[in-house]
Amino acid sequence: MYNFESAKISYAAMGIDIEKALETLADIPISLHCWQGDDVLGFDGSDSLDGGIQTTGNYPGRARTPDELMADIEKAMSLMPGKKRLNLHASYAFLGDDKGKIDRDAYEPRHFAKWVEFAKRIGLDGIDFNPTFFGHPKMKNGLTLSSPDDETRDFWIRHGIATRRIAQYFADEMGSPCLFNVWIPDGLKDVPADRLGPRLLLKDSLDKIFAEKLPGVIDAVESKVFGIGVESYTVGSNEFYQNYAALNGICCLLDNGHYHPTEVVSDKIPALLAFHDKIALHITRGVRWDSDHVVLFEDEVKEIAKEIVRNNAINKVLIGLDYFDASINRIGAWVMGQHSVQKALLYALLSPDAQMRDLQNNASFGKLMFMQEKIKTLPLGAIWEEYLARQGLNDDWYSEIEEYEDKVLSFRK
Ligand code: RNT
Ligand code: ZN
Repeated sequence: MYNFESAKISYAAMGIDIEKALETLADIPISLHCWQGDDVLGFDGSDSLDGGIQTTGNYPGRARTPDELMADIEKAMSLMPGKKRLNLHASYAFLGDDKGKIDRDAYEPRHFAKWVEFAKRIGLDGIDFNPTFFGHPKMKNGLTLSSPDDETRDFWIRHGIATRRIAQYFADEMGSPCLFNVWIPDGLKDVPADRLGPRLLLKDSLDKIFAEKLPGVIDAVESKVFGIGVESYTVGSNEFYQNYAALNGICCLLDNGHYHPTEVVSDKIPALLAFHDKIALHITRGVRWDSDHVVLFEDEVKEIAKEIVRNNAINKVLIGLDYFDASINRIGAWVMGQHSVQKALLYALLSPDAQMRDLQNNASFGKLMFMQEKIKTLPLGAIWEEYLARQGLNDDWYSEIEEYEDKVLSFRK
């Protein structure tokens, strides 16, 4: 039970327009990553994860087939408020009779037609796409686009080019631009003898992948600080990609699990907004060595949401989720993370930003601190429940997860 009317009074007393916040929130697209449902394995042959990323746990009910994954995504999305997009990886191609005959460098739009059909059927806002540079035998010594081996590098360049065309296909079909995000696992476990060489090769590979003009595609590059087994050197580091993106007029994708522990993406967003028209996010939760725990309604996520909202950057920041937990019900994990981001955005939308900016500009820092603390205990829960109720949802969604587990997941042995 919640009391929306009394909550409204508390917010109105601070000059906050709840109706406007609810309306705005319902219109902010969040791109849901398909890979939470099957522990990032995909459909094109990989049976274990590599590239420095890992899922831990073996909770029963993993989606084993495309049909199962789609059913799970549909279930998860049915419990999520707001506008939704689907974020796919190339490894989720429907190869059909081409299985075993063609490789990742020859994937075509038709291998993704079923995804388009699915996205249209459940009324999604759009599809985003990622070439898959891991979980494949053509990675050589852990390297792809920065490999010194020409054949290896060329294969992955062709994969990038082919998948970018598929991104254009998604944009055309869905009538919405497709974010095409390049993340590669390339790096070294131990001290390199050459740090520049691989980066120059990566730069050249990216130039080739991004060369074709594709108007529906928003190109992005995602940096990382380290991965498991590649602790000493990451070719696609933050400085490398930020410069690449700036000089080539493309987008940086910031994954908040990919930085040193005291570095925060919330501070990087306004830094990049000073120069970029678009920024993409992978919202996740880093815990010690793992960059991919389920997103919760915690401080850094709130801070990220504030930077998007108060800088009028809702149309500039493309929000996606990226985490994978195999130790709990996977559908519950999806819903939890999406709700957490929506809650954080709501929290940010219900903040007297103009007033607080004035306090900062007038150096009224004591009062600013007072206001910031006051906001934390306003009755957000009541507004959140109202938001869910207006979309035919409620905050007791876990019973639906349990039911789905009973009726569907428990039969997957
Ligand atoms: C890995 C990156 C990357 C992947 C997905 C599966 O550290 O975050 O975004 O998680 O592409
Ligand atoms: Zn990521």
